[in-house]
Amino acid sequence: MTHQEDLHPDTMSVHAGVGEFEHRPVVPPIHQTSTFGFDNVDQGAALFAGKEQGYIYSRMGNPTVGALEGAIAELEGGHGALACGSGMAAIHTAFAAFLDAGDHVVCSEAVYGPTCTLLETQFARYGVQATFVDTSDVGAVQRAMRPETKVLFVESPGNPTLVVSDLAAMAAIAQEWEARLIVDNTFMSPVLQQPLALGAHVVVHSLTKFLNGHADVVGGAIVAKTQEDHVHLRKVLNHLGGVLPPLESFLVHRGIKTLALRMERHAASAIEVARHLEGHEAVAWVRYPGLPSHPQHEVHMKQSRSGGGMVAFELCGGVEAGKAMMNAVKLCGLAVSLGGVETLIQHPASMTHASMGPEARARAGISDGLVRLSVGIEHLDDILTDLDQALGAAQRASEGAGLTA
Ligand code: LCS
Repeated sequence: MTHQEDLHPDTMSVHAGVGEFEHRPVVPPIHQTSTFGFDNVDQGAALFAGKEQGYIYSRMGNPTVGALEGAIAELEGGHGALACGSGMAAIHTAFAAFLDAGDHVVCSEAVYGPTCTLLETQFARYGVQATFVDTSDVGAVQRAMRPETKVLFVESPGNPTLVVSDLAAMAAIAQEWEARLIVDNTFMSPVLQQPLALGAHVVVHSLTKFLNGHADVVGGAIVAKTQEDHVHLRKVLNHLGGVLPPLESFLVHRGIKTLALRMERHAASAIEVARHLEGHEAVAWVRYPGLPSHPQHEVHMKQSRSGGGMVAFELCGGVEAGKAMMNAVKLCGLAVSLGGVETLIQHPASMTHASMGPEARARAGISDGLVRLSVGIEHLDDILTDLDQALGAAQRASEGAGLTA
């Protein structure tokens, strides 16, 4: 099977990275092995010296993992991809690859909590400074850049507020300051948004989310636009060691086959859920990048194929009403993570973004009452019925506590 760049994302999701294996299996087999034999000492030496291509040891490369990496690189339009043990392993490896002591990072305020914490704790220990800004504000990003800024890290839409940054404008700033633009594309996936085509140097993913799609694997990926960056990242990942094992790689690769199909359904239902919540008397506000009410709706639709599967909202009754709602859901699962086939609801201030602390959350616009919903692929009517009964429970709880909408 050959691949062409002009294939549609739906087709690429099915065929990307299948590769060529003995016996021509339709899907890449699981090479569940830690190491690979050499023909003789000279051949082993040639492999280590890079004079011969082949596999040595699964931290350094494995055919099943390589097939997944090929698929992700193809979907993102990068030179190469690396599969990592988690999204955080991917982000850690990317930062470690491009930052030295004394360097500076400009990072979106609204990012997955541990990304912020990683910079503020571990990388601060190594003498790396970080400035967190609202990256939807191009001027604020420009003002935050310094001569020693080596990385501009942007999550768009940002977790959990769904604030959107103009990726082409971010790329122009990074270019001007000779910094690398790294984009966390987890919330969109490559079938909805391709940051490398907009000028980003590197894309990172939590494969745990939409790419795998089935809530049964923790994984991450780093995609580089250039061969030089890819080779450097491969070396750093080999040293840090946070690679994805073969079985997990196989599962993520299987998940990717339905990625385009799933994203279509996630987005089609999420926009309806967002509209429904906007029209509900118990809901104070809703953020969904696919709706005109979103402050950066136009920017988002310019750089992405749809609004995606994530919705953020707050109830009129604030934190207590939100808690009552989250405790009342029956079909939707009360759990962190996102991007799986099942609808999940969670409370960022006390869960995914608790590690950031109240000040960083306030700065990023993550209010204590914000509720985050990952809209699954169940029938829309069943999702709406469950949300309605949970909103009813929240309204009754608010009335009981004198917190009327
Ligand atoms: N980037 C984004 C945008 C994320 O949402 C997450 C995880 C990560 C990176 C890290 O990936 P991991 O190491 O977990 O594979 N986000 C989570 C969330 O919102 N709930 O639980 C995990």
